[in-house]
Amino acid sequence: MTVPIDQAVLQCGERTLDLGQARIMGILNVTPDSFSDGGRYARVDEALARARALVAQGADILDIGGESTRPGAEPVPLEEERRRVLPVIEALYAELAVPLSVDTMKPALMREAVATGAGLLNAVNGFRAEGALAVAVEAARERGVALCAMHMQGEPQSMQRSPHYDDVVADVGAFLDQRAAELMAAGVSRGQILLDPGFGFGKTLEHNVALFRGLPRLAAAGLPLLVGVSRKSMIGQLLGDRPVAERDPGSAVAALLAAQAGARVLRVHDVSATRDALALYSVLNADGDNEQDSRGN
Ligand code: HH2
Repeated sequence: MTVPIDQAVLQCGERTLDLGQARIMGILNVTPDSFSDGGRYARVDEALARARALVAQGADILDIGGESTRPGAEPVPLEEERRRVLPVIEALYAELAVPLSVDTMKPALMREAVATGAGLLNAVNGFRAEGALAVAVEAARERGVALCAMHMQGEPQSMQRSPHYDDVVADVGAFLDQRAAELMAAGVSRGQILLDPGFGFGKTLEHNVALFRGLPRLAAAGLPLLVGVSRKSMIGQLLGDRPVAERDPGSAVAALLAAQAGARVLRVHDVSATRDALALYSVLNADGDNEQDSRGN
């Protein structure tokens, strides 16, 4: 877990995320229809309880999303996404010290989420929605927020129909390089950028496996990588059609492998299992530098 990156600290508005080692991003879906946990944390009190539990288990950052992006998901109107997400960000910002990420493609919500306390904008379409890049750049420059640009081929409604790449690692790497270059040309500093290859977003199982194996190549570009494979269909398929409810052990192993391959932020549902996997690796790996887990575990 010692692939060098250019910046060891990610600036997330008024908060920071130390990327000297892999960090855990706990997923908080305040949606009725997310693929693995839809409807479980849709009420504000349920979302707050879940967020507290994720942080107690070891989440270093929370990612709050009000629109499912699972294959085939219907877009959510702005007003509804706003109603789901903003009260949760507001309450969490007041109560918890971890940086908060908002998972949205909508520029209007990005702006409001930042004003409410979000320190990271996570856009699964890489800020390609009309007006999103300008809003993200402004938030990064004026409020110091971090930006996560993810690769997705197509749109959630249709992305799994017939994804195609010449060379998935090279193609995704080229997109991420270009996005990072655009952000930096617009004045965003390197220490505010995360890149994400976008597992499951317009990719077949073969694409996902090739991309995972290519993580060291992507990490070698020097910007920190975020990897999200938690409970996704690639985990289920690789384990013989494992149902969503039984994918957490496989997800924790995959998160650990991603960290070994150079990922710095692991976006997961099961924070405890991921934390344990990382903690054991840091002590038991004979080749590593055996850095002590900063949480003191
Ligand atoms: N995956 C999902 C949503 N947002 N953001 C980033 N940066 N990377 C990802 O891999 C990613 C993401 C999909 O997972 P989930 O949030 O669990 O499901 P849903 O989209 O159904 O809410």
